[in-house]
Amino acid sequence: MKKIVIYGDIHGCFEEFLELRKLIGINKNDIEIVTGDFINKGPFSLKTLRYIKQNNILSVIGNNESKMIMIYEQYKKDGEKFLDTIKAHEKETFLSLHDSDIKYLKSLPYFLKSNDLTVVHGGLFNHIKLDKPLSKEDKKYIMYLRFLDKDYNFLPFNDFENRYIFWSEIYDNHEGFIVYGHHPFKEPKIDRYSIGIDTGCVYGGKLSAVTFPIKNDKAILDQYKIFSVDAKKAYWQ
Ligand SMILES: [Mn+2]
Repeated sequence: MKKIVIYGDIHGCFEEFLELRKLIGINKNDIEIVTGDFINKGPFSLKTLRYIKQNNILSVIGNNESKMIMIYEQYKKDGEKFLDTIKAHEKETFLSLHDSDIKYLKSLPYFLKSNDLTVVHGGLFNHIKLDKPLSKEDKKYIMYLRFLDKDYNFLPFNDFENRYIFWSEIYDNHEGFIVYGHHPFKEPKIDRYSIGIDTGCVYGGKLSAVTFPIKNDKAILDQYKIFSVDAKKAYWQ
């Protein structure tokens, strides 16, 4: 049966990605979606990008793809010297990318939605409606959302002290079931209206995907299955 397959953050872990596709048993008619952050930190960013592009695998944009676009714009403006101000691994990825790769990254959407299934990189606030134009702020939240403070405000990643609740635990299902990445969990985070599918492959965890059978062009949400393969090593601290 035809299925939809959604992968967590690959971060250049290309070998694990191929292994996971094999384990799932991908067929030609399956719809494959990546939750973003398929580049950076891990060993094979360019290979992963080109493979996704060439095999018509869909992806939303993650903060790591967004970062490459920002670097590209700044580099165009300030030239070579700008590259001395960025992180070494980002510079390495950036220098491997051709203009066509940047063009591809720029084409990635903030969300993918079909019927009652939505894919984003980070998360969604209950006040963000995806059928309205997204503000700059909304785009940031969609890519970066993780924990909220006790007033349900966005928290930057390094604010551990004020962490109160994870966004998905208050999500109201207004954009349907959400599959997302961005925050590495030990096991996929399964909530009432969402699944967090990033299991930290690049940090030595595992690469995971969730699959849903498709019937009459709709994903059967309650028949999901989860597949994982172990990381070959920890590529990043
Ligand atoms: Mn991320």
